[in-house]
Amino acid sequence: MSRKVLTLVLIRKLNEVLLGFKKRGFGINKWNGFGGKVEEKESICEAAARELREESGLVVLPVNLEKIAVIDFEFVGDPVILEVHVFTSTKYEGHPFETEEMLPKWFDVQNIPFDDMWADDKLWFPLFLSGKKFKGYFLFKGHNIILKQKLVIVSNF
Ligand code: 6OG
Repeated sequence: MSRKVLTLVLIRKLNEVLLGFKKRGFGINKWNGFGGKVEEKESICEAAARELREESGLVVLPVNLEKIAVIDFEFVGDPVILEVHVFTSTKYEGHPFETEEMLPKWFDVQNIPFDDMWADDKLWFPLFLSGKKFKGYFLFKGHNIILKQKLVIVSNF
């Protein structure tokens, strides 16, 4: 088994979360936070800020990104585990705009489009929205079926 380290950023206002509709690549046609692969010579936080800027136009200083979760995703038959570092922030600059990869949109926290998101999201968004930090593990069969799951609340990483 090898690991690929990825980032995921969920920008928040008081009662809203910014999601992007993924127009290409992994997770196409789903709403998700903004993120991608961590490159060599950058920290995970720097990668999170860079991917957010590239995919949404919003600028967040890495120090203003708060890590809220690390989630491991395993897919049956795939030797690569995706280790996704999830961040949130309320301190950003700029206005989100559509990019080649993502169409951004603010959603009311009561109205998150879980039916058009990865299946794991409806299981952990309540933890995120209530300000908890957690570690997670999901085993997927294909892209829609969750065979195993684990969520553990932590005080820090
Ligand atoms: P690129 O391939 O676009 O990065 N990601 C997931 N996000 C959620 N909510 N659930 C999953 O369940 C995910 N698997 C991957 C991490 C992929 C982006 O998608 C996220 C990255 O932000 C399986 O570079």
